Order: sequence, then structure tokens, then C-alpha cells
Amino acid sequence: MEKAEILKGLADATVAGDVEKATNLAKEAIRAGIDAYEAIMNGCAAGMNVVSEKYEKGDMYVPEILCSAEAMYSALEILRPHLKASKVEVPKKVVLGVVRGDIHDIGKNLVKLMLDAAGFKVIDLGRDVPNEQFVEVALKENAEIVGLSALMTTSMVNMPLIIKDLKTKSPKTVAMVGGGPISPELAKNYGADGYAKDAAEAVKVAKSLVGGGA
Ligand code: B1M
Repeated sequence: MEKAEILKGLADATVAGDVEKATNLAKEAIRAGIDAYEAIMNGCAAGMNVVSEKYEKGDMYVPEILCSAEAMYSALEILRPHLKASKVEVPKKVVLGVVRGDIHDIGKNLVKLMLDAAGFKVIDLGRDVPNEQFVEVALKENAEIVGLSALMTTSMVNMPLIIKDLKTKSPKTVAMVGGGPISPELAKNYGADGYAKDAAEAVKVAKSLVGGGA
């Protein structure tokens, strides 16, 4: 199979929520020598972007979306061990989570995977995380970055509150934000040190902020 065919197949299998096909194509990608990072971003993540668009148009419904996420996760399980992880002596720590009131964690999980692969130590707080927990854990772990994800306009309003608390209690920790409703301008207004539009950019921004990872 050609590279383009495998990547498109991975994206299509994600959209279709076809776990078996996604798993097999992830294995095929490895066999064909495709970079795991590329397979994730241009296969699985590209597929999830199509899912988001279809949902917006009313062409997909919730149960189908959850099947898509399952297919994506099954492919990620195969691809994850093949990511070229960079080992650094003292990895920079990122406390990552989806803010309070928000259970959308598919994007956050992709960001986590990419940061992990780039050599960051990610402390994943999960989703619907109480505001104060971000700063508590950042202080306890002596983290360099707090990463906040929000997918809803109703939940993103927690971000400036968390960042304000962070800047008061742990001024050396930087804040990075991302998620559907967040823009670079909004991130700036919220007092964030960095904004990333997707998981690949999150790694670049994290590195530019604290110089960690590879
Ligand atoms: Co819902 N949902 N949802 N949803 N959902 C949205 C977000 C929505 C935009 C759809 C819509 O109505 N147009 C809308 C929010 C509207 C608003 O802004 N107010 C919405 C709503 C309203 C809801 C419910 C309230 C519906 C209801 O019950 N009435 C409910 C909310 C429950 C809650 O959170 N309290 C709900 C529920 C759900 C499901 C459970 C069915 C499911 C989530 C499953 C899960 O995540 N475990 C779901 C889904 C899947 C979506 C859409 C369709 C897709 C989101 C997604 O996974 N995208 C979404 C529509 C859309 O986004 N267009 C929608 C794929 C993912 C790879 O992309 O998450 O954007 P994304 O992540 C990207 C970037 O944003 C970025 O990198 C990621 C990877 O490249 N990024 C970061 C994300 N975080 C980052 C952090 C960073 C850096 C980059 O640094 C720290």
C-alpha cells in the first residue's frame, strides 16, 4: 500500500469508527516505515478533524463520534510505542487538564501524547478539573508548565481564573492554553504565556516557553 493510501485509510477508518480497520492500518503504517508522528497527525487527528466538521454540519451524531474516538485510540495504541521519544535528563513537567465543566478530552489526549513523545513529563489531571487543582499540583510537582484545554465557551472562562491564581502562587510556572473556542488574542487576554492551535503546535510552543523536550 502507498503511504498516501495508508494515511487516508487511517483518517477514513477514524471517521467511520472502524476499530479493526484503524488498528490494521496503524500496523500497516509501521510496516511501511511511515513515521508514527505523521501517521497520528495526518491520519488519526486528520480523521477526528473531519468528525468535528461533520458534527457541526449535522452529518454525524454523538454515538458515531464516540466510535470514531475509539477507533482513533486503538490506532494510537499501536503507533504510540513507535514515536521517536527523546530522552532528556531532567524532563520538564507539564500539568495538563481540561477545565471545570468540560468533558471534551479527545484533543487534550492528543496533546498529552505529543508532549510525552517529545520528552516532557506530563501529569494528566483528566477532564472537568476543579480550578484550584491545577495550581495545587503545579506547586507540588514543581511543574514548569500548566496546560489548559477548553472546548466550550461556557468552560473557557475558567482559564483566566486559573492563570491569575497560578501567577500569584507560582509565578515561575508558565501557562499554555488551547482548544476550539480559544484564539491567540483570547489567550493573551487571559494572561496565558502561550497558545497552540493543535497538538503538534503545542509541542513547539511548550519548547519555546521552557526549552524542554527534544
Ligand atoms: Co461536544 N461540544 N458537547 N461532545 N463536541 C462541542 C465542543 C461543540 C462546539 C459542538 C457544537 O455544538 N457546535 C459544543 C460547544 C459549544 C460551546 O462552545 N459552547 C459542544 C457541546 C455544546 C456539548 C454538550 C454541552 C452537548 C450536550 O450535552 N447538550 C456536551 C458537553 C458536556 C460537557 O463537557 N460538560 C457535549 C458532549 C460531547 C461528547 C461527550 C458527545 C463528545 C466528547 C467526547 C470526549 O471528548 N471524550 C463531544 C464532541 C466529540 C464534540 C465535538 C463534535 C468534537 C470535539 C473533538 O473531539 N474534536 C465538538 C465540535 C467541534 O469541536 N467542532 C463539540 C477533535 C479533537 C482532536 O479536536 O478537541 O479541538 P480538539 O483538540 C485539538 C485542538 O483544539 C488543540 O489540539 C487538539 C488536537 O489537535 N487543543 C489544544 C485542545 N486542547 C489543547 C490544549 C493545548 C493546546 C492545544 O495546550 C494546553
